[in-house]
Amino acid sequence: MDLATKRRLSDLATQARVLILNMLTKAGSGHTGGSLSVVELLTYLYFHRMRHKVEDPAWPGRDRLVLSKGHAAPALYAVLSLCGYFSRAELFKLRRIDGSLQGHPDVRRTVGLEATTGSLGQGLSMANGIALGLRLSGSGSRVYAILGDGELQEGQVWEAAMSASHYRLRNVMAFVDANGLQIDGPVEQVMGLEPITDKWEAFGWDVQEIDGHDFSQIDEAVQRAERSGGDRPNVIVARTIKGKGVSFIEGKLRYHGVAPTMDELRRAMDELGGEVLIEEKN
Ligand SMILES: Cc1ncc(C[n+]2csc(CCOP(=O)(O)OP(=O)(O)O)c2C)c(N)n1
Repeated sequence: MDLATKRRLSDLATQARVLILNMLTKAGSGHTGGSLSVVELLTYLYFHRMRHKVEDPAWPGRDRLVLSKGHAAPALYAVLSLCGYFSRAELFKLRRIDGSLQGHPDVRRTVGLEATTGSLGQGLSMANGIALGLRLSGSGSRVYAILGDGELQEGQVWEAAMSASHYRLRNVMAFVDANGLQIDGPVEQVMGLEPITDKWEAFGWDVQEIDGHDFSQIDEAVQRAERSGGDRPNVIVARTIKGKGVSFIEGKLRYHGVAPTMDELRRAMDELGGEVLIEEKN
């Protein structure tokens, strides 16, 4: 990836973080840590990898994304808004009954979404179904699924992992946002998953492990996966930092499901070089 592209993506990632923190503060609730950890993956996919058309969201040739860790919806909404799918004003109606952006992605209410998620463990199964349908219709579109590492404790993930390799779903690519924390504590303490890469490999996947905040590494891994021959589905285990980008949120369990206060928002904007875009918390 050339330097100019990397700079452009980094700038977009910062803009996404600014929007996420503002919208969460305005809503007064929501998932801060797991939204901030997934920003680079989403920014890369929507601005550099996926084929999609803002002016035609249902374009049949589009690639699909399933945010299986649906509680990170603010990150997806921020990126979709930066793409132009909806206005910034809509972002600040996050989690309101009269807004289109619910606390978890709802395909019936939000343009640009492919799946309703939030109940952890289900997204990879949905991605598989979409991918099988695309294959049947002769489409070359790809399906990307983003899962949390805590989410991998859900048994359904491994049923889906089995079926993707059984059906040789080359058009599915999974990402694990491996930030090491879940709702109640470190993943390894709650229910250890390591070695994660060996588990995916044992289920018949091609596995790569990268720094999930490094655009060059994301790009190389995705390209390698898409170029590689064979018939195994691909998973990229992206090592990330929960709360990435804001020093006092990074790695803090407390911010799993808590929004910043106005004061914290101001401090976060100082660090990111962003603006406070809201007047006051609801
Ligand atoms: C089936 C189900 N059980 C419980 C929850 C509540 N919940 C929301 S987020 C979360 C922790 C998820 O951890 P992880 O996948 O590691 O997400 P991240 O750390 O990236 O936010 C839990 C248990 C849920 N959304 N769905």
